[in-house]
Amino acid sequence: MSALAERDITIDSFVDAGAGSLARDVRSGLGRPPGERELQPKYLYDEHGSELFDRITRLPEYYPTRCERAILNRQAPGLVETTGARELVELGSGTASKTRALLYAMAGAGALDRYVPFDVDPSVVENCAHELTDLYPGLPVHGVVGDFQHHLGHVPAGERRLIAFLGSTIGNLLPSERGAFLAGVREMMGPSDRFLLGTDLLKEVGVLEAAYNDREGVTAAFNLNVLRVINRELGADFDLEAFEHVATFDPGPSWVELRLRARSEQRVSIPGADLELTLAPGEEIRTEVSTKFTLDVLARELASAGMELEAFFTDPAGMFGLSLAAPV
Ligand code: SAH
Ligand code: AVI
Repeated sequence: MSALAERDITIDSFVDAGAGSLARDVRSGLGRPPGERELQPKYLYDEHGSELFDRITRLPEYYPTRCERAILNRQAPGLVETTGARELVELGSGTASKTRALLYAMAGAGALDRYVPFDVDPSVVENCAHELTDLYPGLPVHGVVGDFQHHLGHVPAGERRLIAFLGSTIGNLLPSERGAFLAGVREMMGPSDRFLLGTDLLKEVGVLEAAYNDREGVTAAFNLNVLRVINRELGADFDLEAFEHVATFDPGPSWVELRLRARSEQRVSIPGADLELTLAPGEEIRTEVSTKFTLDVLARELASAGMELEAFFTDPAGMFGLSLAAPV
């Protein structure tokens, strides 16, 4: 834990300093039979991965960030008024670029008591704590570096909190993980807290697939970054050039799936995970799913977790949804 006296910043860290959980997850995800191999999307985000994601948010094909920003800019003052929120907790906060509309509205209402960014990447938590205390001198920032699938219990207690989970990051969880995550959010909520959930909505396949196959190749670089992380942290020898980025929509689970496809046979050594891997030409590793939701699915999943949908906002074209939910 570090407290910086000149600014009111505290940062708690719960991710393991070594690469212990990465080694375990790589062993269990890549040690599977061909066709079932996968890596968890949280490992896409080291400092370089977060920078690449930030570039993705500005790509012409990647509409979700622009649409969610438009909703937040329009709805933030009303959300602050109706929820009476005094504290903003943000899960998967990243660069917190869209969050600024909420902070601005809270500050304008004289109701900005604290900001709690929570992210697995320490670099984004530290950077946004500094940027936001520059913007709002004296703002208490209590950052948490952790995994929102394991460490929600470490979010500092509070009341009248708006717990935001933006960007459709919930869509990167598998259905069972989503249920467990929503139950975890519900468990940390008191009666005066509200949950603000951003989700990408189901739409034409062409639009969805274009958003994950940008012409500049930034999404491809982001996808390949997980191999760079494994090479660095576990001493592996993945050849990044030998893998192709693949992103296709699967209507069954309603998600865009990101995969890395071996261009030729690959023999990879991953000493830190005690794993030797052979991939046949064309064999794929799933690196991320990005689920596309409908209002029905959202209302049902929130209700299963013990939350009631109080409001649902979209951008004018109905591309992206922002749900406000209360504990029941
Ligand atoms: N909320 C921002 C960033 C979205 S990118 C936006 O809407 O633009 C997803 C963010 O979630 C990244 O910053 C990533 O580091 C973080 N993240 C991904 N998996 C995580 C996990 N399991 N626990 C905590 N943070 C996670
Ligand atoms: C953070 N998350 C919601 C992004 C998404 O759209 O699923 C991550 C991403 N992957 C490729 N492009 C963007």
